[in-house]
Amino acid sequence: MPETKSIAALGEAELVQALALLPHWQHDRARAALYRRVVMPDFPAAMAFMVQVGFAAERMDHHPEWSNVYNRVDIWLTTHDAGGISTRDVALAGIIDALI
Ligand code: H2B
Repeated sequence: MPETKSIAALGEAELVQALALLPHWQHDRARAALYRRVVMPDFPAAMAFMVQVGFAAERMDHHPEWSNVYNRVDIWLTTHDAGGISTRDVALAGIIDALI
């Protein structure tokens, strides 16, 4: 039986449209993800930002892949259930942008 996906990955054209509205984000093809680097003033600010994103992510049951070094937070948004970038990633990217 084929694997059933609860949400579809965006097609190339849809992705181009989404990226046009998310100028801070890039398409990381190797990770099939939206990618953004956020640089905060210092480590506490980076931590506070990550906590805010974390709660937003938990509320929408959609979680980032990310990495933090001091004041830098690298974020990848991909939908594991879809095997690519979905509308859920686009939505979370918008929420993250609004927190910065
Ligand atoms: N986050 C991300 N980024 N992709 C998913 O496919 C995903 C998730 N699935 N958070 C959710 C949780 C799923 O595992 C739970 C069971 O709803």
